[in-house]
Amino acid sequence: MKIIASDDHRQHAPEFELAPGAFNPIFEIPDRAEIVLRSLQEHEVGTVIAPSAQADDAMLQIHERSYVEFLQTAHDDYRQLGGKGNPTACVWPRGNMRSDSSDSIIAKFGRYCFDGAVPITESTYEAVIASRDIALTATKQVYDGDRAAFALCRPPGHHAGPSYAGGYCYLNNAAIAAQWLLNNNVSQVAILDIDYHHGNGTQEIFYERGDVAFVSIHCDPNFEYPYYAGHEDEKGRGDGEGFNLNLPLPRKTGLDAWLGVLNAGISFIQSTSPDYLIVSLGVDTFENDPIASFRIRTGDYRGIGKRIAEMELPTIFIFEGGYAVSELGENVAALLSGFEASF
Ligand code: Q9C
Ligand code: ZN
Repeated sequence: MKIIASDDHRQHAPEFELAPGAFNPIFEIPDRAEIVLRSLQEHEVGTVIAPSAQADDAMLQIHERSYVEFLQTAHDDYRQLGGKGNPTACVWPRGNMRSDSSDSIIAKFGRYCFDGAVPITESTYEAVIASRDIALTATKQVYDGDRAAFALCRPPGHHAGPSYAGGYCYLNNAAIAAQWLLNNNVSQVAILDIDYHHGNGTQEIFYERGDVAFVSIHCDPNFEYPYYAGHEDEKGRGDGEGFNLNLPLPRKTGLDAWLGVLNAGISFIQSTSPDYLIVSLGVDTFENDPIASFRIRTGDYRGIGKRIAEMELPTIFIFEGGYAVSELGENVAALLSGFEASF
């Protein structure tokens, strides 16, 4: 399969993220993409191609224009105020406070970011758009007839909602890819999110739509980020009712239990008869991930890839999380090789 990658992600390299009790070095670093690319080349998983520049229309159907403008101008606005370093949200509206009553950039951070893990550097916007273009280039590759493609997106996207960033995510690459397909005579898309964390942004974007089925397998939000979404009883609303499936799992889940719910997710997806499959591919389910607790091993990813291939759908893989940097590449390579080996 084609691997779509570029160096533009390096333009996004903030230093810190807000965590309970400290402002820590950020886990979402440029080395993540570098090591994945190197492993995919070593294992000859596919041919690497550069992304091409893409139109903004699908992005603006998924995200509010004012939010995209915030991403574009936030760093400059902050600097003009005399701010130092790379800004993050640090104050949030609650209750009857008026979330849109101030034009201050500090207020906008609280309006458009749901946590403090999405700093905006002077070139974050360029990296975020490049990541989107990688997702869309992969999507077109599959639309034009390839069985599958891997979009080496960085920053990731699945926590980003219609008008908010969070969890290292700014633009929802998977959602934009799905929207592009729907804009091009495709009638039904499925998104399978196998990142360790619930894809709350993707869920919210499609929650009231029946043209995109969303399935997420993740650690139970009762005890894991993003806490406020990803519970079993969230099933969609209106036209989207019955098109959202959350499969939360306990902490420390290993391969067998994980594969059991994958099968349930796959049956659900098949019941919606999709024309295309988008996989939000996070490998923070890995046993040694520094911010997660599942126990999937490197060798296990091969079988997961094989199981996904058995759906026999044209498939766009979009890279999301995974923070065990030195082993990240092997894990992605194992999953994609397992997929490739079975067709
Ligand atoms: N102590 C993705 O995997 N909080 N995002 C981490 C660590 C943010 C994860 C706290 C986790 C976001 C795309
Ligand atoms: Zn994750």
